[in-house]
Amino acid sequence: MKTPHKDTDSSSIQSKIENISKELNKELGNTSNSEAISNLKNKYLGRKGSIQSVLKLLPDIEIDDRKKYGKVLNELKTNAENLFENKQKEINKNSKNNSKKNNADLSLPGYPVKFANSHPLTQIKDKIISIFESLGFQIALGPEIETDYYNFEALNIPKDHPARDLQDTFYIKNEFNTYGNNLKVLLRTHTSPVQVRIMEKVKPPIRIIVPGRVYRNEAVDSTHSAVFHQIEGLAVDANVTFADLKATLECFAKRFFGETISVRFRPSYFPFTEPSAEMDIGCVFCSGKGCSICKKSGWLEALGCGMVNPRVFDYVKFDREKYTGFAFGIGIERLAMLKFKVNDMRLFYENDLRFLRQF
Ligand code: 2U9
Repeated sequence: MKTPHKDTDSSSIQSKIENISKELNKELGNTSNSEAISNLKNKYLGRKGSIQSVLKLLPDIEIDDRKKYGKVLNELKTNAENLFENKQKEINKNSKNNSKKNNADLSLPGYPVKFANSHPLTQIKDKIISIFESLGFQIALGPEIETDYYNFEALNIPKDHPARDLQDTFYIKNEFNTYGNNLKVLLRTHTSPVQVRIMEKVKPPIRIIVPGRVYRNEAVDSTHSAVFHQIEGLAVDANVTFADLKATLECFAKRFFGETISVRFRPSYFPFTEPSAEMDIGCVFCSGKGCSICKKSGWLEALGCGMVNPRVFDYVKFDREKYTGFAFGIGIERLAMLKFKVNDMRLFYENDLRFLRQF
């Protein structure tokens, strides 16, 4: 029987094993690279490592303890090997992730963010509205289904006028009011009935613009559509003159097309205005030099306008001696075509993203 030695008694071996286990866990926890792991592995599992040095003491300890600590030390060894292996795996994984991160070329442009934008016709409508709002006009809206009275009669559009024809207007059949009278209901052909309705309710001074959808029974082509959009304007007060009309619309044209745009007013005819005019702008395609689009004239028709016909004032019971007014009508599609140099109105309705993304 071997004499128990100070280094090889049971409690000493036990505390050595506990210390190794404690230190190993602590040191491994503080390790973050492969080189440090390799050094640590050597320190604990190497030929001269701490586990090996305790294993070497085994032959000197009592037989009963030898078996017990042999088993414990082998478990410690296996456990240490597993800990090193797991730690190495963890380090490999982290370094892979880091190298992925570090390899990113930060100078590369990011993925483009596709912002939705408003439809080109909406952009044009908004721009027109904001210009007239800055000139003191307020927005007014009204129904798209109208009566013959508001759409034609009160606007001095005579019974035999071609606009009233079935060929040009969408009528809605057999609409009766509560008294059984046939109302002659139709889809409005312009936004003008809204101005009539406003004048019935509001006394001058009036300065309004009326954006909205209008309907005409006509064949669709590159410059016509059965459904399109207008913005009409109306200014009524004492002493409103044709000079006010010209100044307002010239100011609008310069803000909309740019300060260098030229404008001219040509005499025209509308039943609801007298005198009536059309405003042309210098051709945006050839800068007024003359091209196929402006038919060599150097001018393009932009909008219609005129002084409110006193007969319209009679319908809404405004004193025709006291008040005068000017009015104008803008086709939104037409202005969008001029502004964006688009040669076919139908493109605005097809919702082809290749077209829409250009605006
Ligand atoms: C009232 C009195 C007068 C509105 C006007 C025009 C001239 C005009 C066209 C432009 C292109 C229609 O969309 S378009 O085809 N409009 O030329 N509109 S004056 O005059 C009014 C409106 C309401 C009570």
